[in-house]
Amino acid sequence: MEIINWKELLFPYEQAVDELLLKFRSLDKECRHLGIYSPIDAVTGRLKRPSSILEKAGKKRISPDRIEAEIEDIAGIRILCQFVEDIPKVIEMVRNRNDMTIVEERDYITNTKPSGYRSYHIIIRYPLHTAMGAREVPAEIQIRTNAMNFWATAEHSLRYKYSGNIPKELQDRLKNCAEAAFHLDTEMATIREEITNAQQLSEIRNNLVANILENMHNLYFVAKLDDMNELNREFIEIWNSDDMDLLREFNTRLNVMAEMYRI
Ligand code: 0O2
Repeated sequence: MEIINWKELLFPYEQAVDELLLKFRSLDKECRHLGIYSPIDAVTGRLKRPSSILEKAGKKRISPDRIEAEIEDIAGIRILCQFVEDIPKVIEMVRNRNDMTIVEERDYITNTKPSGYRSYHIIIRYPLHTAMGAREVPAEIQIRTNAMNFWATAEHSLRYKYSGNIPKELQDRLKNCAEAAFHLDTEMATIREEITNAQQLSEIRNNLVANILENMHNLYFVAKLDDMNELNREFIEIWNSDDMDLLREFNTRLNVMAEMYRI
């Protein structure tokens, strides 16, 4: 039997996970920086363990020399969304990229698995530049809500515990839990606007305060100490009042002051 050099086999897949994580996390970060709503709540990634690869290969009757050609989820990332409505937006983000090719899409949200599993899977081919030259590896992108993920993670652990044979009674209860998780998603969707508005407001407030503090920090080097003490007192008063308009006004004033000192 052929001996598999796991370190060598997995290295490019690990590189793919690292790059994909960075790319999708950057997308989220950029949206937040620009003050645009980000449909991405979190991105995680994992490299399939050799034992899981061998188990899958055994189950699907894949010979060791066909593992790389036939197992498509050795590299995997998971994009978590707050709301079901965010999922199509993330799918579009993936479809619009030109640094990866979509091979297949599996919609387990519309076509829920008999287990109760819900998630949207996109299989891609991802180009890599390795020390050995250019090559492509397959990778799986799973897109789901936090509620779907909570269920899937718990069910996955039970699947391992029972080696895939979860007792019927537990399976039924898990199915009920899957429906409850989906119900939570549906209910959350009804107050989505309220939640996202609150989150955006808090993001704007945090950015304003960060800008104010940066300006004050810079002004300390050039302005008079008495003036700075006065500004500091004023800032604490405005901060305590929790008034966004006053915070905005104060920020504009500091921007002008900073600009004047720069000139
Ligand atoms: P791991 O440990 O996450 O890597 P098939 O076996 O034919 O159904 P295939 O090729 O495994 O299909 O692809 P599929 O069905 O799209 O599933 C790929 C991955 O989705 C799985 O990888 C799981 O991570 C997840 N998944 C699919 N079905 C279920 C489910 O019913 N419950 C949970 N919790 N996860 C699921 P692996 O290799 O099974 O596991």
